[in-house]
Amino acid sequence: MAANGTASWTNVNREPAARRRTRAGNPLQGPGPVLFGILNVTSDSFSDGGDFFDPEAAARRAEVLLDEGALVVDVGGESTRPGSDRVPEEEERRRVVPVVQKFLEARPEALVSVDTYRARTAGAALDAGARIVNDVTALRGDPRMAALVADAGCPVVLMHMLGEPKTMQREPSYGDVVREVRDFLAQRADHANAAGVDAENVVLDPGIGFGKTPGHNLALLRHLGAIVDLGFPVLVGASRKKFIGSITGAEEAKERVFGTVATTVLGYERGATLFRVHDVRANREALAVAEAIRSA
Ligand code: HH2
Repeated sequence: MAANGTASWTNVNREPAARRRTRAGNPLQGPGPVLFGILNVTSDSFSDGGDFFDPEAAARRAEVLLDEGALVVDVGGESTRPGSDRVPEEEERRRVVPVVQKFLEARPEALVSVDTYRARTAGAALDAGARIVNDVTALRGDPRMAALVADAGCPVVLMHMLGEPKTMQREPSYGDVVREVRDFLAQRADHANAAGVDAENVVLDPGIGFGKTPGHNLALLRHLGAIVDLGFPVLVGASRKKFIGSITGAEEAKERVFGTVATTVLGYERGATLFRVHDVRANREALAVAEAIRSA
């Protein structure tokens, strides 16, 4: 899947942030679908904690994600699973930056996204060649993040989260979850824009599993169109999450691949174009069949 038909991103080499400003356009704006392969350089992520903690193993994993069909490799150094603890900023950078460097040395054509809410980590990753920022706090976690992203001219994922990882799954409650998440994302897109982020660089994400019951997650996935209608590319991050296990009975996160694929295909059908997944091949093949049916 040289997936979205826009080949321009493959030609853009690593450059200092200032020169990267919108030169490539936003490779996430196409009709999609686009897969973000997940690379957690952590010891405690909910489904793969410790698997890729070693930088060599992580960089190799990034290549596998790319070879399986991910357009973007999303590198994170801190777990945001329910109940997780924060890692010191320096430690987060120490985990992420060498992996970004090593991976891009081997595969300079790759698109790397950095999963962080901290401006210093994001800045260091961008300087190492990353070209997308994935901020699960939607620019609320660090007052310097909006300016950094605006200056870099790079795409930024703005995700909804109710509360914070440590406590977010303690009885989350909404009046109307779809309306509240949609309104929050619209407001964060306005905030980003006011801070100088180009509208074409904004990506929205309902934040599946972030301060949500299984019912909230299902409502958001069913009514994803309400978020798609805001006019920005929408990313779905449901991969291997617990609500899938609550339906299928798969206790082990790695056993939730088939359920994840359902969220990807139905998400695509409802207008989402970006999917953050651990199991790239399974999701890519399902999307290829979905696309073939769509265009038959
Ligand atoms: N989910 C996780 C982490 N980052 N980013 C976005 N934009 N959307 C998501 O849904 C999302 C995200 C959590 O999943 P994972 O990275 O697999 O686990 P952990 O946070 O335990 O490392």
